[in-house]
Amino acid sequence: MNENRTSRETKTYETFTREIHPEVEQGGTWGLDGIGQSNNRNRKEVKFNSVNQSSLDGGLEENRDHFEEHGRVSSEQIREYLQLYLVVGSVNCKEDPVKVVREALEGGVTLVQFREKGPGSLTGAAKLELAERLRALCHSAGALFIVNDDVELALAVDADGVHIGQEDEAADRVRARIGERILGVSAITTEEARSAIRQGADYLGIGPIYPTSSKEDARAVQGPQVLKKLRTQGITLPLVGIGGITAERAAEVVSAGADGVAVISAITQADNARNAAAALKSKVLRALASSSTASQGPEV
Ligand code: FQP
Ligand code: MG
Repeated sequence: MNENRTSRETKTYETFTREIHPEVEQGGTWGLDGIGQSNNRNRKEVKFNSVNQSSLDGGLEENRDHFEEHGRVSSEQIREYLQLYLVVGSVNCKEDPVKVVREALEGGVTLVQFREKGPGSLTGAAKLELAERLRALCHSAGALFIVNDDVELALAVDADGVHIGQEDEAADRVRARIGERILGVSAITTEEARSAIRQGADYLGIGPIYPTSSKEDARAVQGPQVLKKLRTQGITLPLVGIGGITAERAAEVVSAGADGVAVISAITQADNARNAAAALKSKVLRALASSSTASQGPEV
């Protein structure tokens, strides 16, 4: 009995995945119908709307077991995590990225993507160490932590997921490597969206919605209409808008069909990351409350 319990508690993510979802190992049925609604098993309620200093100081252990115990995150939970999504790397920050992320979480960020790229970015052990610190911060705040592009790093730090674009490793290959972790894929066209969904994407990052200076090789500006178009064409997967989004523009992004907004500079370049995040968050929540587009049921 006792032995049993101990081994369950110390079970690795990989072991869990193999036992519950053998199709992951066999390269089977991911995402054929869009999303894994039926895979949500008794997932523990994760609080992220009430981030405060005490939850950041303690409770590290409590929140870091999302996947070990509960498997794939449901589509409805992903919609909530997408409400305010901070994409961040050390080069985006004017001060210590750990401080920026801590304050952003206090302001209501629900999901953090570690995007450590570009001139001057960290590599090797320093990159790994920052990723580990940010992951711990996110989990102690009840937020999730996703790694951009670098699947190996995501696995090394036991991140909650990976975000990839059209130029990165193929989505189905990444899905096979990360098991039930969250897979985010950048898309603009309906074709790209459908293909990503077929390959097991849990959510799509749509953009740039507005002009951005955070990404040199950004694609053409799409405007919020791209979200409306994707919804009209039957894409019901969780969507997050990205690219040049500010508190002033957040509502129109959500009204157009996004479940939330992803930002870099609106938070990292703000004088006060906490206040900037809080302002964005209240705009998003208000827009979600007065919009039914983003709360459609699952794809059937
Ligand atoms: N959407 C999102 C988010 N995150 C991103 N990183 C991108 C889109 C862009 O691969 P990609 O992804 O096109 O470029 P890069 O790797 O340089 O970021 F999910 F946050 F909305
Ligand atoms: Mg990428």
